Amino acid sequence: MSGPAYSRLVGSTDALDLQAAADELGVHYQTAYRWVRVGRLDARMIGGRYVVERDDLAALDKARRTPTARTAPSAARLDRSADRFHDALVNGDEKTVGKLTRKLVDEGSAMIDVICGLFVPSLRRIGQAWHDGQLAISTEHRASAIGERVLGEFMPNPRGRRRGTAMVAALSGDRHSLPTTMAAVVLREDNWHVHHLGSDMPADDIVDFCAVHDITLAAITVTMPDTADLANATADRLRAARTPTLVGEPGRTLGDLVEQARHAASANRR
Ligand code: B12
Repeated sequence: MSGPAYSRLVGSTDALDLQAAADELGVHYQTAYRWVRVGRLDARMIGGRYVVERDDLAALDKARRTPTARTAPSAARLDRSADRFHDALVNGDEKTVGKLTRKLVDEGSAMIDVICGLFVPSLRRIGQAWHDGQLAISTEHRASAIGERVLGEFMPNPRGRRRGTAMVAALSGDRHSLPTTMAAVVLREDNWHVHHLGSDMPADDIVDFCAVHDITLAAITVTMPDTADLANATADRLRAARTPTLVGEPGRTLGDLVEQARHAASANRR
């Protein structure tokens, strides 16, 4: 196929050139090239260059995420651990919180599944119980401190090329740092280099930080609804400065975050 035909094909949404495919997989070009040569990644040679169909890319990505040596725990397995995890968090039993997390990770669970399956539901229950007057504020503080420490121990550091450099923060007035930690963990797990600024960050400082550190994705977490306007206004400032920016809110999932971040990264390359 000639040059223009190659351009037409890689210009379509269904196919990518090998460099773009490597970027999406979070690996170096040479690694993707080797996978093509050994037949692990399907690709066609068009106009002297490799072209990868999106479906083939997705199939390899899925296979890489599925551990072969061990089977990742099912949703039912996570559910069974949920009550024990919650009791441990409420009772300040940090050792058990750490052990349950370690066991699931060792069995092949991704951190995003452990957080969404154990940490998030438990923290929601704790928040509701505090709201209903059934749990002391000291118990909530202790649980969130344990959550921060345990997540800190499991900050992933995957191999391979980074998708880009992300900044994660919550704005002034929002002291909920735990959701920013969760966002930092799942973005790292998905091969982003992450600057985790935590909560209560002044808008001007976030904007300056992103400009100075060549940030390719800003993720702003909103837990207190009254910081949503400031978060959206800050996002507008960042986007005006050409930093792709995502704004989360209570109930938005970490899966949404990862998916939108990937989308922003591929839009960035176009
Ligand atoms: C722990 C906690 C605290 C701790 C936080 C400590 C810490 N290190 O983070 C402390 C004690 C400081 C605290 C303080 C307060 N809290 Co509080 N807190 C919580 C609790 C129990 C967990 C918070 C959490 O981690 N949520 C994360 C998960 C569980 O929930 P989520 O909101 O769905 O988050 C998801 C998204 O944010 C997503 N995400 C993250 N980033 C991004 C980015 C993008 C782009 C996307 C798409 C998604 C995404 O990931 C998360 C996980 O899925 C919640 C309960 C709850 N339901 O959240 C209350 C809760 C948030 N707190 C509440 C309140 C009222 C307060 C206080 C006002 C209490 C007071 N009177 O002092 C203060 C406010 C302080 C402030 N100005 O911020 C209320 C908020 C009610 C409301 N909607 O207004 C809640 C909901 C409790 C309740 N049921 O009433 N809190």
